[in-house]
Amino acid sequence: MNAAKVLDTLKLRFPNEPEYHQAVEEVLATIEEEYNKHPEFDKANLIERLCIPDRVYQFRVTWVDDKGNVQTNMGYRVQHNNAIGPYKGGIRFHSSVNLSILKFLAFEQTFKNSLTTLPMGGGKGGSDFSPRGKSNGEVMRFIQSFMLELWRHIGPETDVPAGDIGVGGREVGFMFGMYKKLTREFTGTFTGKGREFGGSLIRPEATGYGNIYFLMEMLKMKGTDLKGKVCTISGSGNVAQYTAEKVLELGGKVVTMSDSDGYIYDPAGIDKEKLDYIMELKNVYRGRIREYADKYGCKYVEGAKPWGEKCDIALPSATQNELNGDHARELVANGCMAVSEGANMPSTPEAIKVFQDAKILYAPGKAANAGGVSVSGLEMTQNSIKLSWSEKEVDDKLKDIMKSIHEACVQYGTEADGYVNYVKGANVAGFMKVAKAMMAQGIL
Ligand code: NDP
Ligand code: 2IT
Repeated sequence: MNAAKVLDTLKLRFPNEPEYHQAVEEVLATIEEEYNKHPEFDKANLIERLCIPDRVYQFRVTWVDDKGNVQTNMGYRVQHNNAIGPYKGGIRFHSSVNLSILKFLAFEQTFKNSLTTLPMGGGKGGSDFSPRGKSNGEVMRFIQSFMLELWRHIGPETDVPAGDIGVGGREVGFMFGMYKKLTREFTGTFTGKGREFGGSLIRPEATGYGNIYFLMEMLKMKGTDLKGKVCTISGSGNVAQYTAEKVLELGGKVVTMSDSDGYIYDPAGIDKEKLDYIMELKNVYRGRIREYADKYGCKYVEGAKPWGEKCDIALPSATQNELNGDHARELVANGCMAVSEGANMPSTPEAIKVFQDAKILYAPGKAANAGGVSVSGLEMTQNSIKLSWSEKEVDDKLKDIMKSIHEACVQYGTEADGYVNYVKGANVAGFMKVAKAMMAQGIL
C-alpha cells in the first residue's frame, strides 16, 4: 500500500469531505509500515475495504415546530465496519452535521471499538437538527420523525446507537421509546439509556472518567500523577463535566470550561460546588457558560478557545479541530506536559505534530475517550444477560479496559528513543484486530 496514493483515490471518489480525509490520512500514515509487512492484506485490497464505509443511509426528517411550521432536517447513519461485532457508535445532533463529519466519526469509531477489547464494529449517525433553543416537545417530535426512518436499519445484533454531541439521556430516552413503539420489542438497541429501562450505571460518567484513567496511566509512566496539576478543559457537556469531576477527585485543579460561544477562566479553580452549578446550568436550564462568569465573578472570553491559559494538562472535550497549531505551540510554550483528548479529533494534524515534536504526552481521542463506548459495550452485555452490575463492578471494568488500551498503545507505539507515539500505537493496535477479522471472513 502506498498511503498517499490510497488517499488521493479516496479524495477523487469522495470530494468535499475534508474531515473524512483528515481522519483517514492520519490512520494511513501510521499503519502503512505494519500493513506492508503483510502482503496478503494488499492482495485482498484490505485498505480500501477498511476506509470506505459498508453503507450509508441518508433520509429527510420532517417535523412540526411549536409555532406550527413544518421543518425539514437531514438524517444519516453510517455503518462503517462490522468485522468484529455489530455496528456501534453515537448519534450527533448539531447544525454542523454532514456526511463528511459522520464518515470521519464512523471510521474513527471502528478503530476505537477494536481497542476496547469488546465485540463492537463501528458506526455513527446524526442530523443537522440543532437542539439549541428547542423546547422539550420539539426535540421529542423531531426524534420521533427521525426514528420513523432509522428504526429499520438498527437492532441489538445489527447496529446499536448511543449519544454524542447534542444527544444525552433525554434524547436516547425518546429514541428508545419510539423504536420500541415501532418494533413492538423491548431490546437493548440503544446504549446510554435511563437506568430504569436497561441503562448501565457509570455510562454517563464513562467517557470523562475513562479519559482521566487513561491520563493517569500516561502520568504513571512519567512517575507522576494529578495532584496539584492545573488542567484546562474545553466544552461543558457530558464529556467535559465528568472529566472535571474525576480531575477534582484525584487532586487536580480545573481552571477553564467552555461552550460554542466562549470560555470561562477561573484561576481559583472550579471546585465541586461550582461544577454542580455548571451541571445544572447545562443539563437542566440549558444555559450558556457565560452565566458562570457572571455568578462567580471570573473572566469570560467570547469567541475564543481556552488553550492560551497556562496549564500542566489540556483536556479538549468539545469538538473536532478545536485545537490548532498555534494553540499547540502556546500550550507547549506555557509548559503543558500532557494532552488527552475527550473529544473526537479535536487537535488538527499540525497541532499533533507540535505535541509529538515537543515529546509531550499526547493521547488521541480514539484511545483516550474509548471509555464511553466501552461502558456502552458493558451495557449491551448486561442487557443480553438481563442483569445489571453495580457501580463498582462497572467502574472497575472501565479502569481495566482503559489500562489495557494504554498497554496496547505502548506495545505498538514505543519508538526507538522510548517516546510513546500514542497515535501510532492506537492506530496499529486497532487496525490489526479488524484486519485479521476481515481476512478470516473472506472478500466482502
Ligand atoms: P455535549 O453535546 O454534551 O457537549 C458538547 C460541548 O461541546 C458543549 O459544551 C458544546 O457547546 C461544545 N461544542 C459542540 N460543538 C461545538 C463547536 N462546533 N464549537 C465549539 N464548541 C462546541 O457532547 P459530548 O460531551 O457528548 O461530546 C463532546 C465530544 O466528545 C465530541 O467530540 C464527541 O464526539 C466526543 N465523545 C463523546 C462521547 C460520549 O459518550 N458522549 C464518547 C466519546 C467521545 P454548546 O453547548 O454551545 O453547543
Ligand atoms: O464517540 C463515541 O465513542 C461516542 N459518542 C460513544 C459511542 C457509544 O456507542 O457509546
